[in-house]
Amino acid sequence: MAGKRGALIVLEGVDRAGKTTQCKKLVQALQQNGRPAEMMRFPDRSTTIGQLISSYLEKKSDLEDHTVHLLFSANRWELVPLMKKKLEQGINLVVDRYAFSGVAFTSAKPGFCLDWCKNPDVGLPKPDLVMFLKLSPTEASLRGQFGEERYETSVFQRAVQQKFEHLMKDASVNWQFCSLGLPILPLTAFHWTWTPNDVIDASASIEDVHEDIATHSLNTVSTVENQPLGELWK
Ligand code: Z5A
Repeated sequence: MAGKRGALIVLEGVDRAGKTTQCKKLVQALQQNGRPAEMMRFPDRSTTIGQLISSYLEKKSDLEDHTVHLLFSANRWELVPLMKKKLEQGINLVVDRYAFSGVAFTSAKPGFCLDWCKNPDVGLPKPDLVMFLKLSPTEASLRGQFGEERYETSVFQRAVQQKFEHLMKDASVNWQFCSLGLPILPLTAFHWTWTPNDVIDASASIEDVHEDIATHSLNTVSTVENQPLGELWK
């Protein structure tokens, strides 16, 4: 590796947890700290594959469940050359949803096992840091009703949440847990107790969450800059 590489930082979380808001703020913060940074999001609806996915999510078309899972994965793979190029150039990538959403959403459907769902994404660039934004259903509902897109029902979102919990037990991934209003903690040091009645600090602001995320991300950027990029789930 010629120079210092960028870090691959992923934000995952439940619906309306503020992933997009926080990704944008993190990119700005990294740039202000003199660290080149760009945002990506999955699905990337701008590609041909992404348009098929977008039409499916908007319920304008139907796709068989295995097929759409493979399309979500293909949408990530088609961007891997670009991601690797940017990381090699020292650009830090902040990614809004990644393979973990892919696995959590499909495996929440009947008849899918976690291993089958993970397989197409094995070998993707491994995130150096994955932050999970946790938000209670009550708090989420204060941020607006579910939209019109597929998957936006509370029953399905609860099933997805359980799948995320399972994925977060995987110690091979650098998961960090971010609960609004609480400091970020390594998941290994945290007894995961998600319940629909979780108490959320209502005073937690976008800024408070951002500070935790930014601090942690800056540490990661410094730590990994001379390390090789890993391969996910390998
Ligand atoms: N999917 C899949 O099935 N397979 C895959 O492989 C992948 C995805 C990658 C994509 O939706 C759907 O595809 C998604 C998973 C599935 N389905 N669902 N459900 P998307 O990417 O187009 O949208 P989204 O990811 O679902 O966005 P979101 O979850 O609805 O929002 P968010 O990014 O987490 O939150 P936000 O947009 O930043 O904020 C939401 C609102 O809350 C907004 O008004 C903010 O101003 C407000 N907000 C944010 N933070 C705060 C705080 N701290 N306090 C108060 N208000 C706040």
